[in-house]
Amino acid sequence: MGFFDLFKKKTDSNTPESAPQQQSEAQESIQTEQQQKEELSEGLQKTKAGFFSKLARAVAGRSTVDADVLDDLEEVLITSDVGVETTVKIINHIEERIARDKYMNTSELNAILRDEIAQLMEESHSSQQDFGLEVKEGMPYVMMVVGVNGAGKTTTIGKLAAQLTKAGRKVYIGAADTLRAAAIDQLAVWAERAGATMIRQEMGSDPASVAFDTLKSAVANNADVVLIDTAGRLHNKVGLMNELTKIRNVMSKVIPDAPHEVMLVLDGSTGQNAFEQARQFTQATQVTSLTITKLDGTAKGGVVIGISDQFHIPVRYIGIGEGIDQLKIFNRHQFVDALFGEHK
Ligand SMILES: Nc1nc2c(ncn2[C@@H]2O[C@H](COP(=O)(O)OP(=O)(O)O)[C@@H](O)[C@H]2O)c(=O)[nH]1
Ligand SMILES: [Mg+2]
Repeated sequence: MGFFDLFKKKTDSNTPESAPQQQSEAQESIQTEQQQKEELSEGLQKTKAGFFSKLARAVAGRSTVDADVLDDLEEVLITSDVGVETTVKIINHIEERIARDKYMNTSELNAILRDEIAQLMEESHSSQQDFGLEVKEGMPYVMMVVGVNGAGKTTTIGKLAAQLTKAGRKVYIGAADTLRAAAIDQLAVWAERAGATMIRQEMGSDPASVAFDTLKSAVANNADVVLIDTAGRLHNKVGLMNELTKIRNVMSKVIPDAPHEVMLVLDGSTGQNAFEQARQFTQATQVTSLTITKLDGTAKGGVVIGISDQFHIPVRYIGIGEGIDQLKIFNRHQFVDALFGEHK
């Protein structure tokens, strides 16, 4: 079973499906998609506004895309936190196009940028197909969630658990961030709200031991998904690496191929800092997916473009608010549409 299948509602296969029912389900899903687009657009409003007002200023009073306009565009991309490497890539591509076509009108710039960004996102997500999410029947899918303190790990786990239980899945959560009692309590509130089971030990206990207990209990109770929260406050890279390795090893004693996914949560509003965190965590452990949070409160949403380009790790989810429904499966087409408007 693939990970995204987990979101499909469990249906009773004995119930014959009538045509009218199917139709209303189809209508429902169309509405949901429209609604999703609106919510995404709303969540990315600050990034969109910041980016386009800078872009408008960069081309004001100029008709052709020349070296000056490209310099300004470079600055717009960098100050939108797309990151230097990715910005250089985009600018180079546009220069190649100008060299080929001899001329580019500034009014075309929007459409061309949209193309370039869509293309970049396409490339960095092509690895998603071989993500290897097939798990053995009867064993829960285990996701370990990592990231610095305050990035949004606990909130993301809570939202995800809620969405999964709503889709009929049995979810177990491991409170392996044992450094602060408040962190365990915060997770407990989310778990209860989501209707998930949380496994905990007292504050200060060994995170690996909590992870072990959680997996044992999840297997014994036929859980579908296990989400493991971890602590982000570790003094150095070696400490981080050791801690995460220890948790991973102990999990694989219960389920040999666990964790099936290691999701790094990054706070999108920190811009360049998020790149640095991605660098450190990818060096400390094998990260297989990303969630970028707090995109609602920032004009720095360009990080999503740069990080997915530079780290070649698929962005799974984005957080666009504190609410339980404000964790969205990341869809690169919808993301580009939300920033640039829908493709004609
Ligand atoms: N606006 C907004 N706030 C978020 C989002 N995700 C998390 N937060 C907030 O960020 C803060 C830290 O989140 P938390 O889950 O405790 O981070 P952790 O330390 O990584 O577990 C909390 O106040 C959350 O409500 C998001 O997508 N949007
Ligand atoms: Mg936490």
